[in-house]
Amino acid sequence: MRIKKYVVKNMNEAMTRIRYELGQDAIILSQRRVRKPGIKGFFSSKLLEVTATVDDSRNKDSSDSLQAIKSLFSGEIPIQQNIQKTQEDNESSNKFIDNRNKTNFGSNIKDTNITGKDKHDIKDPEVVSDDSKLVNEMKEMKDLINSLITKENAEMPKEKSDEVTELLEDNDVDKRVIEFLSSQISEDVPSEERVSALRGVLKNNIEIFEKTPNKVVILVGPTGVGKTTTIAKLAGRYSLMEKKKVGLITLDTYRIGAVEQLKTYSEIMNIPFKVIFNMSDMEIAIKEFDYCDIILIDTTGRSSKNAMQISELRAYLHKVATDNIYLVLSSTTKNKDIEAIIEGYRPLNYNAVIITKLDETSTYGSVINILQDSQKPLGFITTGQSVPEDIRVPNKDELVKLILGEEKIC
Ligand SMILES: Nc1nc2c(ncn2[C@@H]2O[C@H](COP(=O)(O)OP(=O)(O)OP(=O)(O)O)[C@@H](O)[C@H]2O)c(=O)[nH]1
Ligand SMILES: [Mg+2]
Repeated sequence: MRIKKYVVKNMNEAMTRIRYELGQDAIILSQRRVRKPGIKGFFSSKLLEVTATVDDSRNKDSSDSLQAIKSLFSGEIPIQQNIQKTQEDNESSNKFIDNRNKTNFGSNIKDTNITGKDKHDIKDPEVVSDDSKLVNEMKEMKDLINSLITKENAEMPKEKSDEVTELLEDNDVDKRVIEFLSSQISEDVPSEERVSALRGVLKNNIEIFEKTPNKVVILVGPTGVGKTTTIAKLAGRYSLMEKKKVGLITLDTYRIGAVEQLKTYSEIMNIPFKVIFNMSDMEIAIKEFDYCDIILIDTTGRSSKNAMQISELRAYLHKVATDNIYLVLSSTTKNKDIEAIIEGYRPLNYNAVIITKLDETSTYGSVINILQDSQKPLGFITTGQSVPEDIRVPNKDELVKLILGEEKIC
């Protein structure tokens, strides 16, 4: 683009010189009355200063942009370079369009004072032919951009949805857990081997709490998950099957009927049973059961959201001082709630988890969700309401099959 200033006597002189020097396409940018410099200027009449410009690249611009897009499409130019070039071209095109809105020398030369409306009415044959050329080029650009977008969309990597992810999703494994498990499978594992690799990953992330309880066992957890029933099942297991001396304690005096519930089981199984109401009762009861091999303690169901209740429970646990604290969770709990419950109970420093009601669900993703979130070993699973039989220590292979939906508990 060339810009030139002319100091002339009148517009006619300016037009002649501009047309001669800059050509038909020149545009007048400004005009103003000026005086000649120096003292002499004061005594002579004012002159006209006209600034004109011509855009040498005018016809080149759109075709260059077109070329840039073509190159981009064919992958000739690295993308960064292309963007830059396209930006330059855009600027250039904008200038071009701006300039076209300004006074065009070719159409304007006859009268610089034409009104905006009149300007639109002027039909310069050269401009019309330029416009149709521009329209064609724009259309071609549009088509190229559209085909480029379509091509890019087709080539865009689809969201990673492999067999492993689908399988885990189908079995209600939580998204976060799926991400973690998938990250454990090497990218190099071919797709037909990924599910079997997942089996190994699951197995590595399941830990079973196989420790034989040393004296005191205590169960904590949200309301209605099956704590009392599980205590009764454990009492039956240790007392009736393993012939151990068992003592039962409940500190659940909160709910009407809670004491009766465990008392009934203790009577059926002929197991001694104590109810405690405060901390000092707890110490006394444990001392009195000193002759027992195992003391099973049932607690009131607490909401993990109630920090007061959790810290009260913590005080009791402190008195008991055992490393057999189980957090009881139901396999039917929603994934989002599992996370919150586990976090809420964390201050109790439980040692393992018990997952109940596996007979009530048709997918077992919650098992791995609970184990992943808690990062604790699994002590027992319970599989029905029957006391004492519906409880067992799971084995890893069985759990993997359940989680992957290959086996069911009815
Ligand atoms: N289907 C099925 N039901 C179970 C299982 N375990 C417990 N239940 C039932 O779940 C219900 C609640 O059991 P509880 O043992 O009273 O639960 P809890 O955690 O002690 O309840 P709160 O003391 O109120 O907190 C009862 O109807 C049990 O029979 C199980 O493994 N499967
Ligand atoms: Mg209970």
